[in-house]
Amino acid sequence: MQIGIIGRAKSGKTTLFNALTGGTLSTSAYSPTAMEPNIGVARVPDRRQDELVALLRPGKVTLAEVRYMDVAIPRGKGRELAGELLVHLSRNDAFLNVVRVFEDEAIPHPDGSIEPGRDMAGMELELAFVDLGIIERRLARITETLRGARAAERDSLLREQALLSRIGAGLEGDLPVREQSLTDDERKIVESYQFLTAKPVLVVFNLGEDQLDRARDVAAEYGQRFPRLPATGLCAKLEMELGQLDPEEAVAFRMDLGTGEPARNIIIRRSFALLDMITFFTTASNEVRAWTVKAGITAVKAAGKIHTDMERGFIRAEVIHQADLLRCGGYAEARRQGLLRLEGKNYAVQDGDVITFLFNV
Ligand SMILES: Nc1nc2c(ncn2[C@@H]2O[C@H](COP(=O)(O)OP(=O)(O)OP(=O)(O)O)[C@@H](O)[C@H]2O)c(=O)[nH]1
Ligand SMILES: [Mg+2]
Repeated sequence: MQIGIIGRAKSGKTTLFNALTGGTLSTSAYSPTAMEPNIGVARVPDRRQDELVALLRPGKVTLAEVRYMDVAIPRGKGRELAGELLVHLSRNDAFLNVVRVFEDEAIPHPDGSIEPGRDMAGMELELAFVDLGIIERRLARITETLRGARAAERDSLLREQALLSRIGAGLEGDLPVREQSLTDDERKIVESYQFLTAKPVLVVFNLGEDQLDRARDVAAEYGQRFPRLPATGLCAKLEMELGQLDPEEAVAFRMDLGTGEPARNIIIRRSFALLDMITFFTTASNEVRAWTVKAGITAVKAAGKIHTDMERGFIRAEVIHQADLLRCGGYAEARRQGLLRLEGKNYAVQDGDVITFLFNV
């Protein structure tokens, strides 16, 4: 699972990437950044896991992870998403769109002024433009193939043609693929095209340090103007700098700032939520560990995420929801109350389950 960080040139993408992944890539006001994308990993903070750790006091704690990709988007007046960049972008499952709000004369905006609304809408248009290009090329191919097609092929080509035309019309009317109503079958066909507007987007307002007290207002203002785009705000530069302090110093700094949960954590959590994944926990071997899986996964497949032997030799899963385990104050009481359930291969794992797999190899 990977999330791409996009946004206009010099909006603070690499700064945010560093803040999220603890990276130390150089950021700059002028020089163009490298074209090769940067990949980094962030650990996903989870209150439920913290509570399990407090209860069970394991020797080891392993958090879920999410990967981020930072790309350089060239300075231009639009239509910057092209060529090799598109190959990189299509590898992501979701996007963060960094929108500049911070003011700094030393860092010129590609359009010459700071207008968050323009940049928010502009990036949506850019993504839609890429998808329209994909559709146009595919439709041209279909028309060509149809000329010499046998009857058996014709049917599916005509259906694909109708579907793509409909999606294209939706895009022209400002409806990203993610918001178009498609049947499950249509969605499957569409998946193979890797449409950029099919992927969820979280807008991240990059505020100046002096604007931080307005973070909520900014998000609310643009939330009203763009009700379909989820948004949140932070000062990427400050978050990056706090991330580079030693943890105790950082805590003291945050106390001074008076903010609650670190903005970095909020963004990691919210971007993770874009991915339609769920988390289950294991507590065996003195380790509390979070595992990330697709919603709807079966117990036997979830076991396979841990080890292929566990999937092959799967016998049963012993399952309890995190909240129940916590309420009981531990396994002994949970067992006494009959809250530890034995589930079979096809049990659909639920978000927040704590699972012990029984297997035999
Ligand atoms: N004043 C101020 N400067 C910031 C803030 N966030 C980022 N910057 C500066 O803006 C410049 C560009 O930041 P980057 O993170 O390199 O931006 P980018 O979007 O990765 O830029 P490209 O990859 O070249 O498109 C750097 O000089 C940053 O220090 C901020 O909140 N306030
Ligand atoms: Mg950059």
